[in-house]
Amino acid sequence: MEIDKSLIAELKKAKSIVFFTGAGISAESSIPTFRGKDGIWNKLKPEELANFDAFMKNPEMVWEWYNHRKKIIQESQPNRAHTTIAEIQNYFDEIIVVTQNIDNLHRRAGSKKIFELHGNIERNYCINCKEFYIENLDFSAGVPKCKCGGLIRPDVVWFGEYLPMDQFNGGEKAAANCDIFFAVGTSAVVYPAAGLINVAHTAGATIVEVNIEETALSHIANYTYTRKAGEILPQIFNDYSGSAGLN
Ligand code: BJW
Ligand code: ZN
Repeated sequence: MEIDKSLIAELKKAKSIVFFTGAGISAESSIPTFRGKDGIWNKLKPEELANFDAFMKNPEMVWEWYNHRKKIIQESQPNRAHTTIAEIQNYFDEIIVVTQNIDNLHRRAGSKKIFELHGNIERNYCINCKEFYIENLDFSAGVPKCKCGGLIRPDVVWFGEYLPMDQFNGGEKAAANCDIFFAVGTSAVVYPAAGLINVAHTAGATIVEVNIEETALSHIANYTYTRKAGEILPQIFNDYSGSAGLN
């Protein structure tokens, strides 16, 4: 696929770039997405499992879902989309990742400035006293409990819960101040995260969408690349570095 020359020209002038990422960026690392044509949670609605009531009703089932996903994530590696974003940190004043993903793959790829809007699967906390548990939990006696007796849950954001304020505020500030805003592998339907695209758009950033299908945000994107993130991001930044005399 041909990369627009005008985008390369904009990249040459850009100082601050935000990568707003969703489950699709990790699809090529064999981590299933929630929605979209290849989303394996299509039958298992995230709205039904990713909420506090479901956890209180059936913590075993919710933990089974997270432990299953944790195993997939632990066995996966960052792909060319994650590594490209990490590699270009040397080329620009500011590369900021604002991710909805809980899989930690941006950090593992080497990205430094990351805002995690929906938590991180490597952390857990007690629903009662809020004590954090980072180490592998012991499920031999059922759902793990805190010293205080409270149930331990994954440190992720479920429907109806507030996003971590420092992470959301950081992401919002980055969106409002960037020159180019890439939205990569997100269906852009879950709020308030998806609202950051509008924040960037209203502030005058160039919006670049990378997705294998059209989404709720395609109509406001200045550039839309309907391709896999692991193919198109390396191509964009190869063109950029070639034309900037880097490489
Ligand atoms: C590729 C690809 C490849 C594939 N390359 N692309 C109406 C209006 C506004 C808001 C609401 C509303 N009704 C309800 C709400 C609130 C609700 C919400 O937004 N609901 C919508 C579904 C309507 N939001 C909330 O509840 C949020 N909290 C909140 O609002 O707090 C305020 C409040 C407090 C108290 C009371 C009431 C309000 C919290 C949202 C939390 C979302 N949590 C989850 C689970 C996290 C933990 C976990 O992972 O288990 O976050 S849900 C799930 O969706 C997960 C994701 O981060 C999130 C977004 O999904 P994402 O990343 O976009 O993935 P997909 O699968 O949807 O899309 C993948 C895309 O990739 C597809 O487009 C593919 O085509 C593409 N793709 N392969 C490029 N190789
Ligand atoms: Zn506790």
